[in-house]
Amino acid sequence: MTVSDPVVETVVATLSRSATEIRQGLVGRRGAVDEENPSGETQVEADIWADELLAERLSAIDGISQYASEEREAIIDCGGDAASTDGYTVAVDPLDGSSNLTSNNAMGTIVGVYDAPLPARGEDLVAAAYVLYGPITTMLLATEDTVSEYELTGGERRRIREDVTLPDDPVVYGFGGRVPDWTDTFTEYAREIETELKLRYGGAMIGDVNQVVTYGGIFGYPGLESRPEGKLRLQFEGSPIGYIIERAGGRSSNGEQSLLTVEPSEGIHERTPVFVGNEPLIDRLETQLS
Ligand code: AFP
Repeated sequence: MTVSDPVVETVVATLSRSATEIRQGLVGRRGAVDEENPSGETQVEADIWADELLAERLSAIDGISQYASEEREAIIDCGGDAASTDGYTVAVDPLDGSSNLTSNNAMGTIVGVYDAPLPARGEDLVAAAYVLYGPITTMLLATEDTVSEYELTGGERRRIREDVTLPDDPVVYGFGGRVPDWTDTFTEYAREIETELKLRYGGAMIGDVNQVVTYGGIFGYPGLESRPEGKLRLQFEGSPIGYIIERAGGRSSNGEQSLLTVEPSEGIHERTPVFVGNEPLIDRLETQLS
């Protein structure tokens, strides 16, 4: 059940252990702080606390040379034996969907392991995982070999599914952003999808993506009239989730191409439109937007 790459295995075991503590530590940390993350979004106490916990533990792993986080402006150079270009870089969204903490809805933690310093292309990922804090704490892990699902309890992980793939027949969809702010071409596509699939949108990417992994369908946060680059971050959300979905037999896109082939150009907090799901749905989207 362990991952063949020892550094990735240590990252995954550390994430499994930490996720159990993060879930327990959410109680009492729901308040907003008067700080903003590098993307200009208000932080809650749990954002900062989860980031500090993961930074301390992941930075200490031999073979990890950089720790980057959606909650931090700068990358942490983990030093150690590996120079910043020799070891892996972990890119973390410590608490994705933290605004759901106030309403007690699903949230997640996302970790991408890049074999390159950031900003990097998604093709440089060697593994990616997300933890879903739902009724049960689960983790979906994609490596170069396979996609596996685990239940996390007591700091340990128990595999419940292996060789996870998206169901062929899509059932659900979820699109972010305000509908009046969608572009006309995306609105046209969304109107078609609305007649075919069931709406599942919960405000935390991980909860919505896990619906797509479980039932088949599409999740997207499109480029908007007011913000053509969209909301989600390429390094911390788009590429890791795109890697997982593509390893599970689906597709990812920024509306034009796979998220994994996007050449980063605006630093580690660069935003991108994000679409992930069954290949035919993504193909249709790219045709519609072209
Ligand atoms: P927060 O972490 O600020 O709650 O944002 C969550 C998120 O980055 C992603 O998880 C969701 O898919 C998306 O934003 C929800 O955005 P909207 O609130 O605009 O729907």
